[in-house]
Order: sequence, then structure tokens, then C-alpha cells
Amino acid sequence: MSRGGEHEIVVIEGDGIGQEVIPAAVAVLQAVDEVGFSFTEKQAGDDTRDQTGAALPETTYEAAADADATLFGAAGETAADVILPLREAVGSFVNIRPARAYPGVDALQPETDLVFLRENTEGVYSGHEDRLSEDLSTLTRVITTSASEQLAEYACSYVTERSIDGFHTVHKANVMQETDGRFRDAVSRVAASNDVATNEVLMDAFATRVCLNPTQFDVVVCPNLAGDVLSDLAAGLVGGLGLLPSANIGQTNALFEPVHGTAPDIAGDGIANPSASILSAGMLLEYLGETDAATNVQMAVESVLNSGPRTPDLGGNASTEAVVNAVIEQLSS
Ligand code: GGG
Repeated sequence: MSRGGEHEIVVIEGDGIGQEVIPAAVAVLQAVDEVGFSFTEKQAGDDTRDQTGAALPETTYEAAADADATLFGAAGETAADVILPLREAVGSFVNIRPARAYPGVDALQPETDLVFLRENTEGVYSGHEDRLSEDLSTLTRVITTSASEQLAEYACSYVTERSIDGFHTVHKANVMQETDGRFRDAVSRVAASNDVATNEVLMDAFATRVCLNPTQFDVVVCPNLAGDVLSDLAAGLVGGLGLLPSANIGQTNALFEPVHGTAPDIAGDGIANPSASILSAGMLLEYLGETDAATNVQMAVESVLNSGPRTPDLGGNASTEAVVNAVIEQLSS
């Protein structure tokens, strides 16, 4: 923290509904009276590429690397050129994705309460793709013991600090024996050395089991792509992607973003659900040590989801603005 005790936050709206839900999250942070912020807006995404030639200008990368924390919306076609370097800029090794069913929201599985801890640097996201011929393209999947162990150490601290009884490790080591075998072995070794209980589930079996009965899972530790796909699946259980926030945590920096993308079908209509972005802002507050404010934001969102205005994805006809105003009103009540 600097500049007279204010948290320095970089704000990157990106494309599509990022330009609607991130201003909404910033408005909520500005309404948190007890915490001081300075916001710096930076550009990234498809429009930025069209205007400047770079989807993620160096100034944006550096600002994220230097900030106390960054709030990011979504990127369209340029997602890979924006999200992955941004996660790298903050040195993130874990992507935390809570997937909760909220009272009052119509959910396929109303008892769902999951947290995905997703490896955030490698797997298929390492980007080693090649076009070898007209007929053949390849992708190299990278799994290291060090990244798997770092994720596992974080998972152990996460469950221990919250008195949670261990975690599930999700992988596909029966097929990807070398890569997911390495991941599975590293995670189970670290868990054993921390006296943390783990259960293993093959990722395909997990997909079925979590749909049928999500209450059998709590904290789920997985490789990068599995964490992306399975948390989106969990979004389907709780009422949609408009409800899932995320935190990309590094050693000394972090980036917060809704799990959803740019939603081009509704972009510009003013009806995007801002809950995921506001909940991401709540995770940002928690990361900055502003725990009371984080709880207040979380509770205000929950209260509005329960009995306030709803955007069309949740069966209502309210605007983004109406939801944000209701959250801010709750915060000050
Ligand atoms: N809000 C981030 C975003 O744009 N999500 C869509 C997406 O493609 N995500 C891929 C990922 O999280 O790895």
C-alpha cells in the first residue's frame, strides 16, 4: 500500500461485458467507506489490439505487475494474449474459483459449495502449439513437480487455515500417466508431509459425481485446463457464470476477475450480471487484508441475490445498474 495509505488498484475492463461489470465492481469498492483506493485504468483486449497493435500493451503489463492488486474483466479473441500474460505479470500460481449456490437463486444443485484451486501457470496453457503440416497440429502439455508442489502447498494452507478436512485432487493420470501422474504424485506427497488428507478422483468421474451430488466435494485441486472446465461446469450447477468470481494469487501480487468471458450476445445491452465481478472485488478486499469490508461486500451481494433485482440470466429483467445500486444500498444500510 502507498500514496497516503490507499491501495493502488489497476483496473482493466477489457472487452464486451467487461466494460459494464468492472465499472460496477469499482463503484462498489468506491462505496466501501472504510477503505481507501487509488484506481488506475489500463487497456487490454481486442479493441486495444485494433487501436495499438498489442492486445496487452507493455504499460498495462507493468502496471499490473507493480500494483497492489488488479481487477480485470474479460478479453475476447485476444483472451490468450491478455489473460495468460496478466496472470504471469502478477506471478500467479493458483486460480481460486469458488462456486456456491446462493439462497434465492434458482440452482440445479442448491447445496453446491465448492472451491476450485486451479494450477495457473502450465498444463496445456503453456502455449506450446505447433502446426506441423496441413493435416497435423500438436500441443505440448507441461507439468512440473515444482508448480504442482507450489499449488499443493497453497492447498494445504488453504484447508488448514479454514479447518477444512482435506481436499480432493482431480486428474486423469490413468491416461496422462507421465504428466498427470507427476501432478498427482507431487500433490499427494506435499499433502502427506503437511498431514492433510486427500482423495483422488479422475476428472471424468468427477464431472459426473459433482453433477449428481456436489456435497461430496469441498476444495478441489486440479491442473490448469481441468480447473477451467470443471469450474464452468460447477457454474451450471449454481445458476450460471454470472455468479463465479476468481482470484489469481501470486507471492506478492494478485489479479481478480469474473470467471465469465465477454458475453458478446448481451454486450452493450446494460443487462450483464455484475455479481461475479463484485464478488471478485470482495476477494480482492480479502487479499488486501480488508476482511470486514470483504465480508460486507459478500453479504451485500448475497442479500441482493436473495431478494433484490435480478438480471435476465437469473430470470429477472433488471439492469446491471439496478443490481449495483441495490448492492451499494445494502452496503450502506
Ligand atoms: N474473465 C476472464 C475471461 O475472459 N474468462 C474467459 C476465458 O476464456 N477464460 C479462460 C481462463 O480462465 O483460463
